[in-house]
Amino acid sequence: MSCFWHSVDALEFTQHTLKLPLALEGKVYAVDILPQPGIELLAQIKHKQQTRFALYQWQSKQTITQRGTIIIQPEWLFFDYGKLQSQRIGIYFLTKDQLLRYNIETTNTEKVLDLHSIYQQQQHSRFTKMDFIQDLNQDGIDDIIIADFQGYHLWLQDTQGQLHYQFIAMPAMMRVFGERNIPSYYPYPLYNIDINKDKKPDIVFYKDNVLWGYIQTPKGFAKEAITIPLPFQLEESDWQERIRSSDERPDQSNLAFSSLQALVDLDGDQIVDIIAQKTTSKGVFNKKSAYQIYFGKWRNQQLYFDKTPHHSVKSDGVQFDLVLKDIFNQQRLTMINSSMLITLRKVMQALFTKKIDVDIIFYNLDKHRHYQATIEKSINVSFDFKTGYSSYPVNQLADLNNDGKLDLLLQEKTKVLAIYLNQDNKKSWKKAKVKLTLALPKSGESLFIQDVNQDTKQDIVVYYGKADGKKQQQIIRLLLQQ
Ligand SMILES: [Ca+2]
Ligand SMILES: [Ca+2]
Ligand SMILES: [Ca+2]
Ligand SMILES: [Ca+2]
Repeated sequence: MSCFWHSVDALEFTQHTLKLPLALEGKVYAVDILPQPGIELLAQIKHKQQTRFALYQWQSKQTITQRGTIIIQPEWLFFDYGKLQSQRIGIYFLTKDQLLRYNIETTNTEKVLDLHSIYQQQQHSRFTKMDFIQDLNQDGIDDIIIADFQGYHLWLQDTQGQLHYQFIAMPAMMRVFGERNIPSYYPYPLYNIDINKDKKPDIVFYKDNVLWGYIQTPKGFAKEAITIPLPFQLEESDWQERIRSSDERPDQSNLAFSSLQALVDLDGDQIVDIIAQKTTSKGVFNKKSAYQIYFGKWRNQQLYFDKTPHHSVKSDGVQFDLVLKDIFNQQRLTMINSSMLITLRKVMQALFTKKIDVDIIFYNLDKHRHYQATIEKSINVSFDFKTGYSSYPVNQLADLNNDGKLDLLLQEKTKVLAIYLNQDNKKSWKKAKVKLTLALPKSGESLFIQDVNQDTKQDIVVYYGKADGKKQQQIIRLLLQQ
């Protein structure tokens, strides 16, 4: 492991390079699975078509070495980690009919429970994490949730480590495609939010223009749902989703619809709110969309919504995922919207420069509960027409100096990462930039923030993918904050 120093304003980092035995395939995960100090790193690699996790462990505050390898078995479909019947975080694997606990000492697995699920096979050439261990009732204890064709299986864990089974009926959406009637199943997205204002999160689905709420009780979740009809029309999933999930190619020449984007308390009044995305498209170059904000209201002990949105936020071009974050730690969510304006001129330009601009706009709630655009950043997204690789620069929000407010990490050049510190209460970042020089990954998601050596200071972990080349793919960079 090599090391050199970075000094940036108040933040100081030492950079360490970790060499993997083989090229990284997929992601790097940080999990605290060993009792020794420091967070362990799991790096997915492939040896002769066999997926493995290389496990890295801290030796001291500054050095990290490979501790072992987990060989992924063909019957393991997904993995997750959490605390089940143990004080320590464990690694768990899902097969088509069992949940298995991995014993890191013996490298054996043991059965936790038998189950049925919608997942019957390993995905071709991909092995990924699935969030089947979650704290569903937010009592600080991990629970288990697994989607099936007819609904969700839940196991709520009590303080003794006992698992209490419950089934929530919500049959998966089914669509049949093409001449050959190929079926596709989509479990309805589950929203773990408080819908009856008792500060306890419930299980909520959105289906057929109705919110179905399974209220949390002292014994789990209610067997029957309360229903809250919405007085406006909303699709369950968005346009991109439909393109991705169907072989029908909807005609883009004249299209208008609204879809559910978020079901969450936006303004901190403990009442669930809705963000809908309204898209109108008259061809690829004339696409408009707006986020419509509906604040939930409370009357006769029940949630309801007005027919018309409180206000709308316009956004032109092609939208990427909407991100919602409580940036200022004030129980008010900021909307972060990335969009790409596609004009014929821009496409022609992109053919030559292989780059296109993406605007990142931050919208904060003002005192009238209106989302106002506050900060706008433009980042350059490049793509390679030959290989089809596109690269999306690093743009992430994370609290780097532990003051409870999120700072902004933004890629400026191929090798420059700027850090904007969130330091004042005027709802903006400190203009003074902090810069780090290092080889940045082509995919901006291949970087995360975590206190890996557990010295209470947040560190930066960077890894690389195929688009970065074989040499980089064998490297993990750790930027340890001093
Ligand atoms: Ca729980
Ligand atoms: Ca509740
Ligand atoms: Ca609210
Ligand atoms: Ca640290």
